[in-house]
Amino acid sequence: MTTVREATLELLRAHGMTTIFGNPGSTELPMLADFPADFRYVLGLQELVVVGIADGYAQATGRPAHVNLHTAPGVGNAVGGIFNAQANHAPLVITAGQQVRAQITIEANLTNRDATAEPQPYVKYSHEPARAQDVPTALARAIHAASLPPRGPTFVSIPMDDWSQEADSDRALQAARRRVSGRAAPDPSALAELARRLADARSPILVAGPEIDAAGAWEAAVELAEKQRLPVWAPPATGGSRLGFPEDHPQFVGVLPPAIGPLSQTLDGHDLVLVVGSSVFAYYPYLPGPLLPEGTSLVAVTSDPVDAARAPMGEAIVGDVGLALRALVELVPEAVGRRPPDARPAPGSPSSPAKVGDGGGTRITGTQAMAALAAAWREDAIAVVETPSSTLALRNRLRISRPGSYYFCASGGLGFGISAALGVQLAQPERPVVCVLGEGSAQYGITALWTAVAYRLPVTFLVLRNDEYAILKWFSSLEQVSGAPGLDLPGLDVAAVARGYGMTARQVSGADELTEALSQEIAAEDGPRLIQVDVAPGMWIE
Ligand SMILES: Cc1ncc(C[n+]2csc(CCOP(=O)(O)OP(=O)(O)O)c2C)c(N)n1
Repeated sequence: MTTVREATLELLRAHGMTTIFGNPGSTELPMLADFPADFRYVLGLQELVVVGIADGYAQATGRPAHVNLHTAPGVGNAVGGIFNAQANHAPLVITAGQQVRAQITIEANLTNRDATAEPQPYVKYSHEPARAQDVPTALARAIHAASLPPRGPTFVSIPMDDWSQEADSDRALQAARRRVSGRAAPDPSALAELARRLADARSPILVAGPEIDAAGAWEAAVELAEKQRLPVWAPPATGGSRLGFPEDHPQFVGVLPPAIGPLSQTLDGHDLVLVVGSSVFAYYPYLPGPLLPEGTSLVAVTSDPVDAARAPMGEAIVGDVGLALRALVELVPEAVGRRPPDARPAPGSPSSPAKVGDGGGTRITGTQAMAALAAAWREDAIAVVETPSSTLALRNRLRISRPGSYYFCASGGLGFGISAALGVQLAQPERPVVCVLGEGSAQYGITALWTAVAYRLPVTFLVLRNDEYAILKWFSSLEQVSGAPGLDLPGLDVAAVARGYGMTARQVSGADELTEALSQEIAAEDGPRLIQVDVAPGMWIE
């Protein structure tokens, strides 16, 4: 007899999903019993962290990742991470345990009373199979739904007594055999029309979004920009989960501001804005203004029909952005008459240390810290970023030149950084991963430091400690809020916490010491380590 569990393991093998990211409970043990030797279990100590690790792994492999959570309380803890994964378009297949079927109606302890509602509205498919025999079929659907554009998390709740039941062999076999491909080409006539508009435009620009990286289409984006001599912008950093264009390219001009008014002002003077692989736009905060300047039209190409329908302005063409860019490169002429944009100036020498407090002490600025990181950077390194007040300085200083080298949480939800860095490192063991964190952000996923140590993942963590929620103070002044409590974080020592989890950690001071420490640690290959540096509070952009 083939059990539901055996049939499900076969299904997962057929999809190459032999890594399970999880945190176990009693309701998951029947699934995990006699854990097969060809599977790997990656343990996270809290569910937000489990989802974050899988998010990084799914994005960096480009393949669906399996997350296994404990019933109601485990899924509840994970919801913030599921929200993040949806924004990041990470294809996660999330399973969770459930009471035995005979005890669901009487609501025995740990029954998930409304299991399919719990992760909503952040999953594309949410199901608890009507029969144990339907588990493999439901999971197959969850895998395909997660993998089809727009990619994102799906959820299946599985009663714990289902695993030992006899499988429906025919259904299980068909489920394991199915393949669904979702790379759809955009309408060729819409692309031909767009190519004509691009060629005829007076001063068009390209906004290159994260989906270009996920589609492996940097080269086509660069070819299009060069052939058409387009200035290239990154979408606002708020939604820039990945980079769609080399930021050291002479035609890359910068990161669009995130608020409506300033963004529209930045587009002024351009008659056509081509947005590829980004939502339009991840606005925040609210600084009102027209959505587009007078005389500017906007066309977005995205594989996400929801983003296409949701945009408040412009036209949209739905389809794979890699196929779209390739087609456009073929369709457009060389723009000989157009002058390419002026190259961005190289970053200047960073500001000197800033005064902090009344005692006459100084600390390096976030800009100096990012310049130190840039000085120690390796061409093949990957940045995972959760450092709110220094994100723009990091983008300006690193100027990343290789695809698949930058991950940031598109939703704005914290708790992604440490965890996602582990997932990215598991997916890309040959590349150094550097996770840059604010000391406040680090707390949301802090238990992931244990996983980094337990699995010897050689991530370098850089913690910028400024004793406050700096970005929230910046928001306070923008929103004209004064006297808000809860914005100071005196005395948080992430290096000491890391040591508690068994990680090598050190405190450094000054830009030179930081550069030296980073150069040593980024090159090291033996397990994780953490560097903490004190920086002056503020917003760092240059
Ligand atoms: C889950 C979650 N909770 C709270 C917030 C609100 N929030 C946004 S930024 C921030 C402060 C982060 O502090 P820190 O990492 O020290 O960065 P800094 O602003 O000082 O650079 C907070 C609390 C959030 N974005 N997500």
